[in-house]
Amino acid sequence: MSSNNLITLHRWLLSDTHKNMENKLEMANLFSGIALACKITNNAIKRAGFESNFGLAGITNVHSEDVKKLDVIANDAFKMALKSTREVFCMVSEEEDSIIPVSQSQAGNYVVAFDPLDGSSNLDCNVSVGSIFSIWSKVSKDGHNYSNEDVLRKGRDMTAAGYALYGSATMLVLTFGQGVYGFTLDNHIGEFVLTHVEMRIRTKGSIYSINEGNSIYWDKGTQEYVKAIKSGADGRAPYSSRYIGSMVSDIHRTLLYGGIFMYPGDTKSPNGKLRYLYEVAPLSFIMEQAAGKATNGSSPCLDMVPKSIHERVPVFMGSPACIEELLTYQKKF
Ligand code: AFP
Ligand code: FBP
Repeated sequence: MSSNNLITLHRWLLSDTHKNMENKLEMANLFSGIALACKITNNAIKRAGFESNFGLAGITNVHSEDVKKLDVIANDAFKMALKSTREVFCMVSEEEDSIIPVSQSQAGNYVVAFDPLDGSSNLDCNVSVGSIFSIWSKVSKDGHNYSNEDVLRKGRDMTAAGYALYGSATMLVLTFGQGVYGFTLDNHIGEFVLTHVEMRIRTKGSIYSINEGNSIYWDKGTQEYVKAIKSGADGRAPYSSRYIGSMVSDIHRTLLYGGIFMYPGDTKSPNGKLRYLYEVAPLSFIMEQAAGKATNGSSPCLDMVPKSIHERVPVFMGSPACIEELLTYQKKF
């Protein structure tokens, strides 16, 4: 990229790229909060070894998972940065049991669900992790009082979604429902800079990504599909296997290289592991906007409405041809 073509996230948000974007100024402000939270989180991860911030915080979260010190730092960063924008009505975090209120003096019009640090069990060995977020307009007309109606939302009604990937480079990838754009953090100037314009997934791919340690528990459709793609059935070359165990990293690779990511329901975990509001729904929105597909095995993930804020759902997402083939196996078995 030449230096005379440097487009920062903030300038891009205020540009004419999204002629139809509603409430452009509110969104630009909200995203300045998200970018700030991602920069704080990025910095905390990169400095964790020097500041004794690897390891456990000594508590468990709503999912009975051990909370890491960096989970707490990232969660606090997101809450603080989002509230400070004064655009947020209420929030849901992977790390907190209940809806997070915003005081009346700071409250705005948007509901944000986020996983502040996804893949945190990989942190202590320096594997890439991420943050994920989804944004809806609030529903309640009732002044400051939020209700479940504001947060138990259909994915397809989202205003915007995205993720940050803290990898060999730190990126922010987002959509407002008008394509997918990627920004890379330039550490020298502390800005996210546009590097990936209108990201699109390949129609077909040859990489599959799933925790094969769960294969004895999978349903027959998933077992037979994985058997076919890795054994070179139907004259194709066998697919390569890649599984990081950090959803943002696995999805980012799938977006860029093509293929399929799967976290099915199984006999051990009937709804799989991944949570709808802040993992499956936002990444499905990104995937569809990049011309990919995301399904729970029978219908598009974006058409689901969760019944509780931490609801888990099975998910298969990636290149459209891969998802279509997977669905034929799901129907057959
Ligand atoms: P952690 O944040 O506890 O590491 O969980 C991350 C995650 O929810 C998601 O990012 C991965 O896709 C998934 O777990 C990997 O989990 P398995 O160990 O069950 O494959
Ligand atoms: P690249 O540098 O070409 O990605 O190769 C990496 C590597 O040599 C190892 O890091 C990794 O363990 C291995 O390839 C994975 O390769 P495979 O495709 O055989 O699973």
